[in-house]
Amino acid sequence: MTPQHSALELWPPSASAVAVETDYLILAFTVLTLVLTVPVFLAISYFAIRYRDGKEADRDTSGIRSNLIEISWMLIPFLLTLIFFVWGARLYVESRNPPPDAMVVEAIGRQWMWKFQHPTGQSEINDLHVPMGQPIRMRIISQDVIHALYLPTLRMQVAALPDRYTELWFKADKPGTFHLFCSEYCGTDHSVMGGEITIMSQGDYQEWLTHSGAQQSKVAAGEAIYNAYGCGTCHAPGSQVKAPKLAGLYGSEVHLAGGRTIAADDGYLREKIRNPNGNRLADGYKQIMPSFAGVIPEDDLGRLIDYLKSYRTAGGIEPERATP
Ligand code: HEC
Ligand SMILES: [Cu+2]
Repeated sequence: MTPQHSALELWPPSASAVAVETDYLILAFTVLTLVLTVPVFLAISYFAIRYRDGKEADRDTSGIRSNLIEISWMLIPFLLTLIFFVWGARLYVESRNPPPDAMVVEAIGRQWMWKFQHPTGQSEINDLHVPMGQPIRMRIISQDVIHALYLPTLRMQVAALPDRYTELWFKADKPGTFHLFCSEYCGTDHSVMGGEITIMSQGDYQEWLTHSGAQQSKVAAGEAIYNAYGCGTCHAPGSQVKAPKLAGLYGSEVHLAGGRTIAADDGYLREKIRNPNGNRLADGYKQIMPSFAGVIPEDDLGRLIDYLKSYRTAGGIEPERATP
């Protein structure tokens, strides 16, 4: 399938409710801007001619001050623009808060390609297949410089940063194949860093998954990585080394040396694995965990984190973490 687009694409097709509403917002705001500026320019032109130098005209301004005019020219545009503040803020909050049942797809940017990983283990390069009607939450990261994932048909764009996860979510409702881009200048081949997003029915998506070699689920792959890098040597319950239990860690509050607490989210797990000896030492433990920065590749890191997260839900291999 080739992307649906005309030769000159001024307004890309929209494939989600948020995209449609974003369009209305932009259109309405453009109209309001015109309503507020066109009369001003017309008045300027009219007065410039009517009161031009040398023209006989009544220039007496006494007696035409009106508080009603003064207040209304300020209050009416203010209230009109406030509508857009409320509307825009609502859309923003909505687009930052994925529903809890969203399916997580991982996007890794690097010079010069996008790699996408599905929860069931399949991965693809520069192409992204997603099911319709299902909220999709993308966890985005870069392996080198700053990129930005841009999905014009969904009116979504977010930076892909090295060392920090960013997110976007959407619920596509229109099947088809559309462009996706990197929208942050990232070096020589930035212009070719893009691909296609294919929105398909749930059935087609399931079929696509089975034909795309469901090897191992990400969690199972993550367990293999956990074992391969010997995390269990220290973290397994029976270990001789004094290291915290990782079961139940995700989503909990971690007490750090020095009295701070921090939420154990994706970013925290990633940071601990890559740079355990930063300023985030778990309270009561020694700095003995080796750094895995540059050791575990980015896509494996994603799988490993998904495995650590699954401890809580899938009845992981370790006993529940004792709540302090
Ligand atoms: C040599 C022993 C050792 C190895 C190997 C090791 N760790 Fe650790 N790890 C520790 C110790 C000790 C701590 C607690 C001190 C700290 O926060 O650095 C810790 C802390 C952590 C934390 C933070 C836990 C918390 O309660 O905040 C995570 C997450 C973690 N390790 C994951 C891993 C993963 C994943 C691996 C394998 C890639 C691994 N560790 C390998 C010893 C180890
Ligand atoms: Cu890029």
